[in-house]
Amino acid sequence: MRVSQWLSPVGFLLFSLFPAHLCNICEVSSKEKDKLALLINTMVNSNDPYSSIASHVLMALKFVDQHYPKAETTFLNQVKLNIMQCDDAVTSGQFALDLLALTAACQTCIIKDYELVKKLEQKFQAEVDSIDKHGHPLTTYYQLGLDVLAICLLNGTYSTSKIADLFSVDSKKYYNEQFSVDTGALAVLALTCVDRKNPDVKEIRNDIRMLVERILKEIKPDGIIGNIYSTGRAMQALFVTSQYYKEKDWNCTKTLQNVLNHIPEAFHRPITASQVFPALLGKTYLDLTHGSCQSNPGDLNNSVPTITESTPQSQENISVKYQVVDFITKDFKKSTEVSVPKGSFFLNVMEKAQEKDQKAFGFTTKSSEWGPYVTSVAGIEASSKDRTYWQLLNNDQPLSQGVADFVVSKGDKLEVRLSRY
Ligand code: B12
Ligand SMILES: *[C@@H]1O[C@H](CO)[C@@H](O)[C@H](O)[C@H]1NC(C)=O
Ligand SMILES: *[C@@H]1O[C@H](CO)[C@@H](O)[C@H](O)[C@H]1NC(C)=O
Ligand SMILES: *[C@@H]1O[C@H](CO)[C@@H](O)[C@H](O)[C@H]1NC(C)=O
Ligand SMILES: *[C@@H]1O[C@H](CO)[C@@H](O)[C@H](O)[C@H]1NC(C)=O
Repeated sequence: MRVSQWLSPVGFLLFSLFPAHLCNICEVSSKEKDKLALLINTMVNSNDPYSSIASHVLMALKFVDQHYPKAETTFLNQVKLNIMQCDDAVTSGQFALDLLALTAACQTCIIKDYELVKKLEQKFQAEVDSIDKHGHPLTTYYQLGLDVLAICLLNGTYSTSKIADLFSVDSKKYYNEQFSVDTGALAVLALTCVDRKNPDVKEIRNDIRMLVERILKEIKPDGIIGNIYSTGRAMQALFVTSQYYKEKDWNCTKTLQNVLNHIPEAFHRPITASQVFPALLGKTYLDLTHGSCQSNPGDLNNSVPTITESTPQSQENISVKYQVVDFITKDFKKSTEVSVPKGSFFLNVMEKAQEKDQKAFGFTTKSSEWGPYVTSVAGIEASSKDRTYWQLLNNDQPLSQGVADFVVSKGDKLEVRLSRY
C-alpha cells in the first residue's frame, strides 16, 4: 500500500511503505513533510570528510525518489576511495557499510569485479578469530551485525549455525551496563536477512525472538526505544519482525510521532539524520537490494523549507559540578564546580575546568562524525586495545550524546569516568 507522497508539495516524491497494520500514518501534516526535507537537507549538504557519513547518506537517499547528483557523486567517490585503499585499518563494519552504500547506489559491478564480498568475508573472519582467541571481536558486536547484514544481502557465504551462535543473547555481546538497542536491532536485521534466505533454522529464529523481546522492553512511555538515537534502528528491527510480537506490544504511530517531534534539534548532524531517515519512510536496510536502479530524474526542485527556532540568548550563568574518575584503577578522582553561561555544552564545562587546573582536568579529543570524542583526561588515555573509554555521565546516568551536543543545566553533576566496554 502506498501511503502517501509526503514531500510532493516541496518537490520531493517519497514513497513510503509502512507495514499497514503497524504504522499506518495516512495524514502527515505539512510541518512534518518539511521536517523530512530538513533531514535530507542536512544529509546532502554535509561536507564532513567521514566515510561513515558518505555510506549512511547513500543508503538513506536510496529511499528518496529525488536525485541529488552533486552530493551523490561526492559521497560515492568517497566510498570508492575508502574501498580502493585496501587499507587494513578500515574496520569490518565500515567496509560492510561501504558495500551496502555501493549496493544502494547501484554499483554492484564494482562489488563483483573487485570481489569485495570475499574481502568482507575475510574481515569478518578476523573478527570471529578474535572472539575465539580473546573473547571479544576486534571491534564491536555492532560491527559484526553490519558485516553479516552485508554478507547476507550480497549473497556471500556463511554458516547459519555459526551466526546463530555468534548473535545468541548473552550479556557480553549486547550489554555495556545497559542493553544496547543499537547493537540488538542491527543483529535482528542481520539475522532476519539470514532467516529469509535460510528459512526454518530454529536457532536463528530463537535469537530473533529473544532480541525482539529485549528491544520491546526498551520502549519508553513516550514511544522512544532505548534513546532517541537508537529509535530509528529499533523501528527497522520491529518493522521486519511483526510475527514475533502482538500489535498491542508496540504503538508505532506514537514512536514515529515522537521521533518527528525531535526534528530538527536532535538530528542536526548528517550522521544522526541519515541513520534515522529510512525508518521514517517505513524502510529498512533489508530493502537496500530492492527497487530499481534506473534513474528517475523527477522534478528537480530543491527548495528547502526552513524551520526557525528561537534560541534564547541569556547572559545568565549557571553552576555545575564536574568530576573525573578513573573507574578502572580507582586511583584517580578529582572534582570541582564551575560556572558557565546558560545553554553551554558539556565541552564548555570541561574547558572551564581545564583552565582552572590543567593537571587534573586537562583533556584531549579526536574529531569524528558524531563530534569530538574524548580520548584522554588528566593525562589518562582511553584505549581501544584495552577496551576502555571515557564515559560521560550526568547525575550518575550515562549520556546519550557527546560532549559537543549535550547541553548542561543548573545543578548538574557531570562526570567523565574511565570505563570498560
Ligand atoms: C560501539 C559504540 C561505542 C563504543 C565504541 C568502541 C569502538 N572502539 O568501536 C564505545 C563504548 C566506546 C562508545 C562510547 C560512547 N558512545 Co557510542 N556507540 C557505539 C555504537 C553502538 C556503534 C558504533 C560503531 O561501531 N559504528 C560502526 C563503525 C563502522 O563506524 P565508526 O564511525 O568507525 O564508529 C566509531 C564511532 O561511532 C565512535 N563512537 C562511538 N560512540 C561515539 C559517541 C560519540 C559522541 C563520538 C564522538 C564517537 C563515538 O566509535 C566508533 C569506533 O571508533 C553506536 C550506535 C550507532 N548508531 O552508531 C553508539 C553511539 C554512536 N554512541 C553514542 C554515545 C552517546 C556514546 C557515549 C557518549 C556514551 C557515554 N555516555 O559515554 C560514548 C563516547 C564518550 C566519549 N569518550 O566521547 C550515541 C551517539 C549519539 C549522539 N547523538 O551523539 C550512539 C548513537 C548510541 C546511542 N543510541 O546512544 N560507543
Ligand atoms: C519549487 O517549489 C516551491 C515550493 O513548492 C515553489 O514555490 C517554487 O516556485 C518551485 N521552483 C521551481 C523552480 O519550480
Ligand atoms: C542474490 O541471490 C538472489 C536469489 O538467487 C537474487 O535474486 C539476487 O539478485 C542476488 N543478489 C545479489 C546482490 O547478487
Ligand atoms: C498510539 O499512539 C497514538 C499517539 O500517541 C494515539 O493517538 C493512539 O491512540 C495510540 N493507539 C493505540 C492503539 O494505543
Ligand atoms: C557570567 O560570567 C561571565 C564570565 O565569567 C561574566 O563576565 C558575566 O558578568 C557573568 N554574568 C552574570 C549575569 O553574572
